[in-house]
Amino acid sequence: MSDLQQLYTAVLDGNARASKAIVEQALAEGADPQVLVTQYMIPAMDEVGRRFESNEYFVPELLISARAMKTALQIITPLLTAKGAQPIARVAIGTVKGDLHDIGKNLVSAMLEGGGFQVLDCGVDVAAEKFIEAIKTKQANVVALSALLTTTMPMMKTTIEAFKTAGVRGQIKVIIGGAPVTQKYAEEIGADGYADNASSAVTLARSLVSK
Ligand code: B1M
Repeated sequence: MSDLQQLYTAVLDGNARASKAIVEQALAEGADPQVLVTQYMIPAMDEVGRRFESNEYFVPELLISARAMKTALQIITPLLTAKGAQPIARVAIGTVKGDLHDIGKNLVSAMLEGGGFQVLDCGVDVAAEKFIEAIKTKQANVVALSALLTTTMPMMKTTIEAFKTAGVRGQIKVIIGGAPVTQKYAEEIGADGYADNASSAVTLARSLVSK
């Protein structure tokens, strides 16, 4: 079996070629894709963040680690995405206005698809209007908002307020998540729920649409 600690190191060092090769080898040897993500790749990104905070890493290092993470995720994501016959519900997902982080949002997206939801991915830096369009024209019944920056978290509140103004708030469930987001914040801004990781987002969305 591959030494999976090398996957952690490859993401931390921003070595996309190595992260791809290790993931391919590990999967060929029967590794669980979720274990690769949650036990090696996400902890590596957390360490990247810690090094950034302590001025050992700077934005270029963040970018190359993100590239190594994304390269490996391109192989893993299709394995998390199973195609169900009838979607449970349609989820419009995006990272809020002003925020460009998409790795966590993409993981949540893949897990929701794997969990039987139809996912409308609105991308990053998403203004409320784009979600409203997905609700009105694509009949999204759940909206999942992601934010990674404390400075963009308030856009979650702004987005929910815009749903109310547009008269669509009653048609949808709004779920939120991202590293700085909390359950308390979800309650404060009137979201329907908070999930702290990709699999709990699926459980949360399921429980909300079944109500
Ligand atoms: Co940024 N960045 N970054 N960054 N970056 C953070 C978030 C930071 C914590 C680093 C640090 O200082 N320790 C810090 C934010 C500090 C703060 O706000 N308090 C930070 C900063 C400051 C910045 C810039 C301002 C840096 C600068 O330019 N000076 C800048 C802002 C750009 C912008 O968005 N406008 C910036 C830029 C970038 C890059 C572009 C270089 C790159 C992103 C590349 C990309 O995403 N394509 C980047 C990266 C890579 C990070 C870190 C290192 C890693 C993020 C990541 O991908 N984690 C990050 C530090 C960290 O998080 N430890 C950091 C892995 C990912 C799987 O986890 O996204 O948390 P995460 O998603 C999880 C959960 O949060 C949850 O499920 C996911 C899977 O379990 N989840 C949801 C996420 N969304 C959800 C939605 C849901 C439910 C659950 O819906 C219901």
